[in-house]
Amino acid sequence: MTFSGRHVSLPYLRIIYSVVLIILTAEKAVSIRFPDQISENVKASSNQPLKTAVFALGSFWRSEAVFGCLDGVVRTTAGYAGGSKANPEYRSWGDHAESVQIEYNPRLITFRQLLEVFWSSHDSRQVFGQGPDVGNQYRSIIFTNGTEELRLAAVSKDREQTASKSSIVTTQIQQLGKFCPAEPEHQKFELKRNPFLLQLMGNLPEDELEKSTLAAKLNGFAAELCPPKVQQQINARIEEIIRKGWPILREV
Ligand code: MHO
Repeated sequence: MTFSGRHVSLPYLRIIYSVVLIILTAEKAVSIRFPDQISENVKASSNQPLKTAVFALGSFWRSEAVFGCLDGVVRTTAGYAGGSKANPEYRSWGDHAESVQIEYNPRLITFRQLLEVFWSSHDSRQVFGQGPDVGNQYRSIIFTNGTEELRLAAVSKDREQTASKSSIVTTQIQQLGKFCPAEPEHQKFELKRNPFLLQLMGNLPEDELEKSTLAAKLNGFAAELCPPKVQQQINARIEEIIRKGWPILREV
């Protein structure tokens, strides 16, 4: 066989073919898998160690979306906390409250700022529920880890109580105990209601979706709970991708 006027032997051609095949397969693998998790982990470890905060402020679908969009929030998880039941489940939560666990980079966002978002994202004066949701699992709780967080939580609660005059702020402040992650169908719930967004980020497998910073952000976006400017930015980015038909959404 000749190739560009030269004679190329069959075994040699086979080798070339295999090499091309390997390269194409690798290319394909890269274009299908979306390793946003890898870069996030590298980012997290090369910066400051992450901190964890847990809050209860009503339905955990919404709570996860409230915090997911904030800069500095690396990961969010919906779950159960504040009670003693060993293996809480959605229909059997025992004495737990629906909660969100937030992993954040303390250089980019502080516990104090998370507290502000906590107070402004629900009505801490509601008794035995939040909004349309009635029940003890929707109670308001700040979970604290250490004396400084306890102090910040108490100061912020005093401020809220002073501001709300006649009604009682029902928020409890509790030492953080065990946080039990909720079932997969409750993670990134708002995002999962939007198959188009899931597709746009490459239909990540469940375990990657749960850990993904991008998914946490888009979960907030899907619930329209990001700050207006961020909602607009994400919208513009999505429209650009739709126009071009490419690439996949890896970060916003
Ligand atoms: N209002 C919600 C509450 C869900 S929650 C995660 C509902 O549709 O039932 O408890």
